[in-house]
Amino acid sequence: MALDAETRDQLIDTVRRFVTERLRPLEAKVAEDDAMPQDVIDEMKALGLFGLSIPESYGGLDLSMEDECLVVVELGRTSPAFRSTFGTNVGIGSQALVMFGTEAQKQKYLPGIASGDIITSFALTEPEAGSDSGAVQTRAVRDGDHYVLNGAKRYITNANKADLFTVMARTDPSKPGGGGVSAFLVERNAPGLSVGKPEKKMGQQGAHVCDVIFDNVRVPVENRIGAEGEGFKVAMQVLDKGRLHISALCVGVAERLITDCVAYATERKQFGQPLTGFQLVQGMIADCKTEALAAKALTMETARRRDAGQNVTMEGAAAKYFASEMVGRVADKAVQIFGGAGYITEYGIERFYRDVRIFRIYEGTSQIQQVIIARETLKRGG
Ligand code: COS
Repeated sequence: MALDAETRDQLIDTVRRFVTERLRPLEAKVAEDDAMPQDVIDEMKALGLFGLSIPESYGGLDLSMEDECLVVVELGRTSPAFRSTFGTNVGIGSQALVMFGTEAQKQKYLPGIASGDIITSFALTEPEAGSDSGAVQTRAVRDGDHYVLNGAKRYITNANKADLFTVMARTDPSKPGGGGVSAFLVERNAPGLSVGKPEKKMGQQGAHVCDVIFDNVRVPVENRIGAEGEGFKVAMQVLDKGRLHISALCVGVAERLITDCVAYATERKQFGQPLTGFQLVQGMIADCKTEALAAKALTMETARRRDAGQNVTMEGAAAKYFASEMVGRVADKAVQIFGGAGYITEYGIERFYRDVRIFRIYEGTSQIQQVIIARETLKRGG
């Protein structure tokens, strides 16, 4: 649902103040501790951030994709680890349920997801199924009114906090690729489900990814999302939305870095004048700004088209591809503009440089986005 302009402006203003006053001062500490303070999580709950995309009838804010992107751009103006805290609830962890769940499933889980009392995770990736996500080997075997799940998932965001997993598992081994895969809601406390230790990562400390192991986990049939064998398509449609969300996040981070660069280049003097006086520095700032504007335009236009009911698989892939590559270039230039300080931890720029690297990898690598864009363009004949 699209908010009226006044409510939308109020929400964006509230999120902007939360980012500026509460989150930015905590960036270094969260990175150092590799942990999110509980009071921050509680404030995120109170602001409704866990339920941005959940329908109002289940307690969420029910934002349109356009409004969600605008809010996420604001949230991008701080360490992306903060957004990750509720990102799975808003995106890949909840959307299979929102889009394809039964009424009973929605009533059972969505209010808790919207409030943040239930944390969700999306369990698709496996050791042998990364970009080739149709190669899922986790098995789900029907046994009466249950399925029995066995297998392992890898790099699952928020798995260590999750109460509920959307799990893609193979119900029909005779069908190759995605055709034999089904989607399930699996509760964390199901006997046989265990979560590995958080991985040590290159960036985004404070956000965690872990393995999830299924050892004869019994899942009631009523927890299957969609028809048997439709799980791969469910996952792809979840990712279609998730990729737009990530594009908006990339735009927000780029905007933050540009603001930091302008502030630093105004303050810092060399050869008797501020760095902003040098045209080569201006050129870097101009390139960053141009690319951020282009990524934002593409992201917002695609979000509006999605809100209008159009299929935006290709455009969403293009937005994710361009925005994630763009913020990588912006972060690189930010280090360059900051010079030696860009390499020093205290200034925070090197942290963003590491944080943004994953945007080109998760929810589909740049190369997967290229595959999707090329396939569709070839199909359309241009
Ligand atoms: N929406 C709806 N249906 C989709 C779809 C989408 N976005 N993408 C694919 N499908 C459907 C296809 O139409 C096809 O249906 P039919 O069998 O009825 O024809 C089916 O799903 C299989 O699609 P396809 O043949 O394109 O599958 P591929 O195995 O070739 O893989 C890619 C397609 C590469 C695009 C997919 O595996 C992918 O996105 N991989 C990256 C996964 C990813 O993002 N991983 C990150 C982990 S989650 S953080």
